[in-house]
Amino acid sequence: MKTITRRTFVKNSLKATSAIAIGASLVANVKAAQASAPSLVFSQIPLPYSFGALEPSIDTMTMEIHYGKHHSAYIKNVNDAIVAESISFTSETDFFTNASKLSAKARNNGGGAWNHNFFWQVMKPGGINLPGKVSEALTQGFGSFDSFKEQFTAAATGRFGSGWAWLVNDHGKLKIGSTPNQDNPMMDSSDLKGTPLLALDVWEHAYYLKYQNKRADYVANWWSIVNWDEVAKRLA
Ligand code: MN3
Repeated sequence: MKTITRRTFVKNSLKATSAIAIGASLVANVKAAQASAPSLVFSQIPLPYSFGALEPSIDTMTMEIHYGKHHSAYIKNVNDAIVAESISFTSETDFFTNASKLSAKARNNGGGAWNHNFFWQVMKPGGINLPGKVSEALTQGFGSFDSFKEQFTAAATGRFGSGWAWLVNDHGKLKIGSTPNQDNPMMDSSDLKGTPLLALDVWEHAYYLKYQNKRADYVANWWSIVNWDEVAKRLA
Protein backbone atom coordinates (compact mmCIF):
# COMPACT_ATOMS: atom_id res chain seq x y z
CA MET A 1 0.00 0.00 0.00
CA LYS A 2 1.29 3.40 -0.92
CA THR A 3 1.94 5.70 1.97
CA ILE A 4 0.25 8.97 1.59
CA THR A 5 2.83 11.63 2.15
CA ARG A 6 1.93 14.96 3.56
CA ARG A 7 2.77 16.48 0.21
CA THR A 8 0.35 14.19 -1.67
CA PHE A 9 -2.28 14.84 0.96
CA VAL A 10 -1.97 18.59 0.50
CA LYS A 11 -2.07 18.22 -3.26
CA ASN A 12 -5.18 16.05 -3.08
CA SER A 13 -6.81 18.42 -0.65
CA LEU A 14 -6.15 21.29 -3.02
CA LYS A 15 -7.70 19.31 -5.83
CA ALA A 16 -10.75 18.61 -3.70
CA THR A 17 -10.97 22.26 -2.70
CA SER A 18 -10.78 23.44 -6.28
CA ALA A 19 -13.38 20.86 -7.30
CA ILE A 20 -15.68 22.32 -4.66
CA ALA A 21 -14.88 25.78 -5.94
CA ILE A 22 -15.71 24.74 -9.51
CA GLY A 23 -18.89 23.13 -8.27
CA ALA A 24 -19.83 26.29 -6.42
CA SER A 25 -19.14 28.45 -9.45
CA LEU A 26 -21.26 26.12 -11.59
CA VAL A 27 -24.10 26.52 -9.15
CA ALA A 28 -23.58 30.28 -9.24
CA ASN A 29 -23.61 30.25 -13.04
CA VAL A 30 -26.78 28.20 -13.17
CA LYS A 31 -28.39 30.56 -10.66
CA ALA A 32 -27.30 33.57 -12.72
CA ALA A 33 -28.66 31.92 -15.86
CA GLN A 34 -31.95 31.23 -14.12
CA ALA A 35 -32.14 34.82 -12.91
CA SER A 36 -31.64 36.11 -16.45
CA ALA A 37 -33.65 33.26 -18.01
CA PRO A 38 -35.73 34.32 -20.99
CA SER A 39 -39.26 35.08 -19.93
CA LEU A 40 -40.57 33.82 -23.27
CA VAL A 41 -42.09 30.40 -22.81
CA PHE A 42 -44.52 29.02 -25.36
CA SER A 43 -47.44 27.10 -23.92
CA GLN A 44 -50.11 24.98 -25.51
CA ILE A 45 -53.63 26.36 -25.11
CA PRO A 46 -56.21 23.90 -23.82
CA LEU A 47 -58.20 22.66 -26.80
CA PRO A 48 -61.43 24.74 -26.71
CA TYR A 49 -63.54 21.64 -27.55
CA SER A 50 -63.24 17.86 -27.39
CA PHE A 51 -61.14 15.88 -29.87
CA GLY A 52 -64.27 14.59 -31.57
CA ALA A 53 -66.14 17.90 -31.66
CA LEU A 54 -65.04 18.88 -35.17
CA GLU A 55 -66.41 15.67 -36.72
CA PRO A 56 -67.17 15.05 -39.49
CA SER A 57 -64.96 17.81 -40.95
CA ILE A 58 -61.95 16.69 -38.91
CA ASP A 59 -61.92 13.22 -37.37
CA THR A 60 -61.21 12.44 -33.72
CA MET A 61 -57.98 10.51 -34.20
CA THR A 62 -56.47 13.23 -36.36
CA MET A 63 -57.26 15.78 -33.64
CA GLU A 64 -55.81 13.55 -30.91
CA ILE A 65 -52.53 13.07 -32.77
CA HIS A 66 -52.39 16.61 -34.13
CA TYR A 67 -52.92 18.31 -30.75
CA GLY A 68 -51.41 15.65 -28.49
CA LYS A 69 -48.31 14.72 -30.51
CA HIS A 70 -47.49 17.23 -33.25
CA HIS A 71 -48.44 20.44 -31.48
CA SER A 72 -47.10 19.42 -28.09
CA ALA A 73 -43.77 18.49 -29.72
CA TYR A 74 -43.47 21.96 -31.30
CA ILE A 75 -44.09 23.51 -27.88
CA LYS A 76 -41.49 21.36 -26.16
CA ASN A 77 -38.92 21.82 -28.92
CA VAL A 78 -39.19 25.60 -29.14
CA ASN A 79 -38.87 25.94 -25.38
CA ASP A 80 -35.83 23.64 -25.45
CA ALA A 81 -34.31 25.76 -28.22
CA ILE A 82 -34.97 29.01 -26.31
CA VAL A 83 -33.03 27.66 -23.33
CA ALA A 84 -30.28 25.83 -25.26
CA GLU A 85 -29.60 28.78 -27.54
CA SER A 86 -30.11 31.43 -24.82
CA ILE A 87 -32.65 33.20 -27.02
CA SER A 88 -33.30 36.50 -25.29
CA PHE A 89 -36.44 37.75 -27.06
CA THR A 90 -39.06 38.15 -24.38
CA SER A 91 -42.20 38.52 -26.50
CA GLU A 92 -43.70 36.39 -29.25
CA THR A 93 -43.76 39.50 -31.44
CA ASP A 94 -40.00 40.05 -31.06
CA PHE A 95 -39.38 36.35 -31.55
CA PHE A 96 -41.21 36.28 -34.88
CA THR A 97 -40.10 39.68 -36.21
CA ASN A 98 -36.53 38.45 -35.68
CA ALA A 99 -37.21 34.99 -37.11
CA SER A 100 -34.45 35.40 -39.71
CA LYS A 101 -31.91 35.52 -36.87
CA LEU A 102 -33.15 32.33 -35.22
CA SER A 103 -31.93 28.78 -35.76
CA ALA A 104 -34.07 26.56 -37.96
CA LYS A 105 -35.09 24.61 -34.84
CA ALA A 106 -36.27 27.71 -33.00
CA ARG A 107 -38.03 29.21 -36.00
CA ASN A 108 -39.78 26.02 -37.16
CA ASN A 109 -40.92 24.94 -33.71
CA GLY A 110 -41.83 28.47 -32.63
CA GLY A 111 -44.00 28.77 -35.73
CA GLY A 112 -45.51 25.36 -35.06
CA ALA A 113 -46.26 26.31 -31.45
CA TRP A 114 -47.96 29.61 -32.32
CA ASN A 115 -49.70 28.57 -35.54
CA HIS A 116 -51.52 25.64 -33.94
CA ASN A 117 -52.63 27.66 -30.89
CA PHE A 118 -54.15 30.06 -33.41
CA PHE A 119 -55.61 27.31 -35.59
CA TRP A 120 -57.51 25.64 -32.70
CA GLN A 121 -59.12 28.98 -31.86
CA VAL A 122 -60.39 29.78 -35.34
CA MET A 123 -62.42 26.59 -35.45
CA LYS A 124 -65.66 25.82 -33.65
CA PRO A 125 -67.85 22.73 -33.64
CA GLY A 126 -70.67 23.31 -36.12
CA GLY A 127 -69.22 26.67 -37.14
CA ILE A 128 -71.20 29.90 -36.87
CA ASN A 129 -72.90 32.36 -39.18
CA LEU A 130 -70.73 34.99 -40.76
CA PRO A 131 -70.89 38.19 -38.66
CA GLY A 132 -71.83 41.31 -40.64
CA LYS A 133 -68.53 42.95 -39.80
CA VAL A 134 -66.53 40.08 -41.35
CA SER A 135 -68.83 39.84 -44.35
CA GLU A 136 -68.37 43.55 -45.06
CA ALA A 137 -64.60 43.40 -44.67
CA LEU A 138 -64.27 40.37 -46.95
CA THR A 139 -66.57 41.89 -49.56
CA GLN A 140 -64.58 45.10 -49.45
CA GLY A 141 -61.29 43.23 -49.69
CA PHE A 142 -62.12 40.59 -52.26
CA GLY A 143 -65.30 41.68 -54.04
CA SER A 144 -67.56 39.09 -52.39
CA PHE A 145 -67.49 36.37 -49.78
CA ASP A 146 -67.50 33.72 -52.52
CA SER A 147 -64.53 35.34 -54.18
CA PHE A 148 -62.69 35.40 -50.85
CA LYS A 149 -63.50 31.73 -50.29
CA GLU A 150 -62.29 30.85 -53.78
CA GLN A 151 -58.99 32.67 -53.32
CA PHE A 152 -58.38 31.24 -49.85
CA THR A 153 -59.17 27.73 -51.13
CA ALA A 154 -56.72 28.25 -53.99
CA ALA A 155 -54.02 29.31 -51.52
CA ALA A 156 -54.69 26.23 -49.36
CA THR A 157 -54.84 23.68 -52.18
CA GLY A 158 -52.05 25.32 -54.15
CA ARG A 159 -49.44 25.36 -51.38
CA PHE A 160 -46.90 22.76 -52.54
CA GLY A 161 -45.97 20.36 -49.74
CA SER A 162 -46.46 21.33 -46.10
CA GLY A 163 -47.64 24.73 -45.00
CA TRP A 164 -50.47 27.05 -44.11
CA ALA A 165 -53.07 29.22 -45.84
CA TRP A 166 -53.74 32.62 -44.26
CA LEU A 167 -56.03 35.61 -44.25
CA VAL A 168 -54.05 38.54 -42.86
CA ASN A 169 -54.48 42.22 -42.18
CA ASP A 170 -51.49 44.02 -43.66
CA HIS A 171 -51.76 47.61 -42.43
CA GLY A 172 -55.49 47.79 -43.05
CA LYS A 173 -55.45 45.77 -46.26
CA LEU A 174 -56.76 42.20 -46.17
CA LYS A 175 -54.57 39.70 -47.97
CA ILE A 176 -54.69 35.96 -48.70
CA GLY A 177 -51.59 33.84 -49.08
CA SER A 178 -49.72 30.81 -47.86
CA THR A 179 -46.48 30.03 -46.07
CA PRO A 180 -44.26 26.95 -46.26
CA ASN A 181 -43.56 24.62 -43.32
CA GLN A 182 -44.36 26.33 -39.99
CA ASP A 183 -43.60 29.87 -41.17
CA ASN A 184 -46.18 32.52 -40.40
CA PRO A 185 -46.92 36.04 -41.65
CA MET A 186 -45.49 37.65 -38.51
CA MET A 187 -42.00 36.42 -39.41
CA ASP A 188 -39.61 38.92 -40.99
CA SER A 189 -38.48 36.08 -43.25
CA SER A 190 -41.99 35.51 -44.65
CA ASP A 191 -43.04 36.76 -48.10
CA LEU A 192 -46.62 37.06 -46.86
CA LYS A 193 -46.80 39.61 -44.05
CA GLY A 194 -49.53 40.85 -41.76
CA THR A 195 -51.57 40.14 -38.67
CA PRO A 196 -53.21 36.70 -38.93
CA LEU A 197 -57.02 36.70 -38.99
CA LEU A 198 -57.62 33.13 -40.17
CA ALA A 199 -55.38 30.14 -40.82
CA LEU A 200 -55.68 26.66 -42.23
CA ASP A 201 -53.11 23.94 -41.64
CA VAL A 202 -52.52 22.04 -44.88
CA TRP A 203 -49.80 19.69 -43.64
CA GLU A 204 -50.74 16.11 -44.48
CA HIS A 205 -50.83 15.34 -40.73
CA ALA A 206 -53.87 17.66 -40.53
CA TYR A 207 -56.03 15.55 -42.85
CA TYR A 208 -54.37 12.41 -44.17
CA LEU A 209 -56.07 9.82 -41.92
CA LYS A 210 -59.51 10.82 -43.13
CA TYR A 211 -58.89 12.37 -46.54
CA GLN A 212 -55.65 10.69 -47.69
CA ASN A 213 -54.42 12.66 -50.71
CA LYS A 214 -57.64 14.64 -51.14
CA ARG A 215 -56.61 17.96 -49.63
CA ALA A 216 -59.31 19.78 -51.60
CA ASP A 217 -62.04 17.77 -49.80
CA TYR A 218 -60.52 18.61 -46.42
CA VAL A 219 -60.46 22.31 -47.32
CA ALA A 220 -64.05 22.19 -48.63
CA ASN A 221 -65.31 20.55 -45.41
CA TRP A 222 -63.30 22.89 -43.20
CA TRP A 223 -65.44 25.93 -44.08
CA SER A 224 -68.31 24.57 -41.98
CA ILE A 225 -66.22 24.68 -38.77
CA VAL A 226 -64.68 28.16 -39.10
CA ASN A 227 -65.15 30.30 -36.01
CA TRP A 228 -65.89 33.66 -37.64
CA ASP A 229 -66.27 35.32 -34.23
CA GLU A 230 -62.52 34.91 -33.77
CA VAL A 231 -61.93 36.52 -37.16
CA ALA A 232 -64.26 39.40 -36.19
CA LYS A 233 -62.37 39.89 -32.90
CA ARG A 234 -59.10 40.31 -34.77
CA LEU A 235 -60.44 42.71 -37.41
CA ALA A 236 -59.33 46.25 -36.60
MN1 MN3 B 1 -50.28 20.82 -37.93
